[in-house]
Amino acid sequence: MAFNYDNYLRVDKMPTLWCWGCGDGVILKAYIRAIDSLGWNKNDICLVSGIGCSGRFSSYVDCNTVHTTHGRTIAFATGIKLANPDKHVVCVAGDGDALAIGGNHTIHGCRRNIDITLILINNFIYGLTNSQTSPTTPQGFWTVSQQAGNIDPTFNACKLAIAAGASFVGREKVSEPKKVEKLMAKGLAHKGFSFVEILSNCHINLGRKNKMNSAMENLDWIDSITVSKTKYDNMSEEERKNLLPTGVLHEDENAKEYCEMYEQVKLVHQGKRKTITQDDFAKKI
Ligand SMILES: Cc1ncc(C[n+]2csc(CCOP(=O)(O)OP(=O)(O)O)c2C)c(N)n1
Repeated sequence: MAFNYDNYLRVDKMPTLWCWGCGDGVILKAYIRAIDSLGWNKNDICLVSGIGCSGRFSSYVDCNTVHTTHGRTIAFATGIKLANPDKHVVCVAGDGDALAIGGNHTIHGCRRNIDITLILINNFIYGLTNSQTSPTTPQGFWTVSQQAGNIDPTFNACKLAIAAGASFVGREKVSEPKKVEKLMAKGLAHKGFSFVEILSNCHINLGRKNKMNSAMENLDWIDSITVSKTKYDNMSEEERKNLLPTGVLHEDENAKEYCEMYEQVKLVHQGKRKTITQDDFAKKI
């Protein structure tokens, strides 16, 4: 029987506002399938999205949702998770939202290793506002804010997340929807901060201004800059240059999760234990 997406969608909000062929639709479907594969009750999920095309996510999925201010998904999600540690909290944000205006919140979410999943939709541009440079826009690309060609160096988002302390980090691309679904399911199931970067096309606001006139040409370009982690690991430094590995890139099941530590803080305040000491971080609670 065909998969019934409607169970997880606000069907009255369909059709989406996304452009024809936008990768956001592929990501939405993969997300729904990942949630279904985990058997989660939608009442136990809170999805927080920021501002941008990607921000529309919270309008379309049928669960508890917050459509918050630009760059603040992690801040809102942190409060929601600390108040409801038994619920699943998911953020969806664009590269501008999560890495530019919200970059600070993202790195501190990673550092705390709080049990939130951040789905970063990286389309390499500010999509909604028509093509301003984002922290992942490749150098030399035309953007409306750098019409001579972008001179800013780029963030490698997954490397940033690993360095900042996220305990699950992975990357996939929308031309591989099954892999996107599987990576998301792993990230969602992981206890701790999971950073799931999905490379997506924006052929309207990135592609057609950079000699990629169709969704397919934009996807072909993404294929040309990606390689599986297995292949990447066997490449020389020279061959790896400008390539982004895909798959699970980092996984640490033993890192301390923030809400669990916060429960210990509550016990201190309730007089049920003395203080938190460095030893608490050395062993699993
Ligand atoms: C505080 C604030 N600054 C700027 C904006 C304008 N704005 C809305 S969306 C956006 C960028 C969207 O790009 P991205 O986060 O990459 O998401 P996409 O649209 O590509 O999914 C900007 C700058 C805003 N809404 N709020």
